[in-house]
Amino acid sequence: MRTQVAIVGAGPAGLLLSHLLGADGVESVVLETRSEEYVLSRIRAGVLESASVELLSSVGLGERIRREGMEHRGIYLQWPGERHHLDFVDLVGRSVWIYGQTEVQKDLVAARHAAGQPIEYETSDTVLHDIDTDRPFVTYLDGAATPRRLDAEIIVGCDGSYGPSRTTMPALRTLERTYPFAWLGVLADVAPSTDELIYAWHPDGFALHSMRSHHVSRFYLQVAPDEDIAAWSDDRIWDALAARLGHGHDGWQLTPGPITEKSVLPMRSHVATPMRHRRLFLAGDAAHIVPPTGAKGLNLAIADVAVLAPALTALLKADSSLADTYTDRALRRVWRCTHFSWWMTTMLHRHGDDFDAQLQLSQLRWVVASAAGAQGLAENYAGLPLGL
Ligand code: RFL
Ligand code: PHB
Repeated sequence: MRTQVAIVGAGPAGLLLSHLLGADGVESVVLETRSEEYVLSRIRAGVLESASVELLSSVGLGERIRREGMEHRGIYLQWPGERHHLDFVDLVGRSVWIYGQTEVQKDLVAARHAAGQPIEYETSDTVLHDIDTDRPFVTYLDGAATPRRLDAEIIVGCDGSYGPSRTTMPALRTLERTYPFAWLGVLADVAPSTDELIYAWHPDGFALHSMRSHHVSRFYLQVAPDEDIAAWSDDRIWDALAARLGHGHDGWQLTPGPITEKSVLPMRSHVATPMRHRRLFLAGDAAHIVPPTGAKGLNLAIADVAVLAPALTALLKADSSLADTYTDRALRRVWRCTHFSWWMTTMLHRHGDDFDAQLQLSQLRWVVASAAGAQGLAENYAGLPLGL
């Protein structure tokens, strides 16, 4: 098989890239190691910056987001006894959208089908070859375990943090940070008890009240990295959420409901560089991971491919100027989001001693009381323009 761009990984980065390239008349083949059913059902991020919604709209995927998504003006920041609303629209003129990554993934897959372009699912033993030449190729086993070879002018690794592309990149340097805690993520069939997301500092640990729709709520609790999920009964989860989110304070009530999914997510951060070697490129989680406290992972994957798609289209026409600067331009945003995610994480999660706790509370009070503090958070959360 031969194509212009071989894309490894059918997550948001890989699929959105295939649509942006398609809009420029560039042909691509997408390889995915998981089944379609698996890819369409995994639960991940929930917040889209308006710039991400605009980019998805540019490939025809904005209509369902605007119809079924929930536009939020801001978030609540709280600690015991106090809850404050930060209004991003007032502060920086931008809102965010709550529209689950599961739905983004469904829309991207449906659009690829509608364009009559297949996704090759359930591939295995993927190996990238001849990446030091202008004629790289990929070998893999297809879903029936038949050996295949895909020749391409360009290969893009969008295969997430465990895929093979990153390890194929020569002279790769990775900077990383592991955090001494994890999140217990919970999905519940119950209407949200809040109109906007609540980020809560609490002596027992951080809690987040998010949502997926008017009928489905998403929650996270800070837990130990080696937490045994079996120790968290539904009752224990609701008790911890009620305590950390302030049930009963000022009459606010947390409404419990049936829990449909729970899992423990590790918290880590890494940034790999370079993101390009000749005709091999990395995008999204294949190149960088952020802790989820800043809601940036999905948005960064989208921002990478916004920068990458025009660079690849130009490269295919023998203009390498945008490709030559891809790593530097993408990394500027990656490091801004890595810093914001680190800042939100260290400000909101219980760690260290009582001295650390007082520093966190002082920082939180400053963020909500000072226009500069509130604007700084709002600007980063709602998304900085490309280039900063
Ligand atoms: P993805 O979505 O991981 O997609 C990569 C795809 O590559 C496939 N793959 C391969 N395909 C072919 N051959 C191989 N050898 C392959 N190896 C892997 C994978 O099956 C997959 O389909 O990366 P992408 O596109 O870069 O998108 C990035 C986002 O998915 C990611 O940043 C966020 O979801 C991160 N993230 C979260 N971010 C948030 O902002 N808030 C969250 O609450 C949040 N929760 C999460 C998350 C990531 C998670 N993962 C990856 C463990 C929860 C989880 C469980
Ligand atoms: C989510 O809804 O999954 C979510 C929202 C905000 C975050 C992280 C995750 O910061």
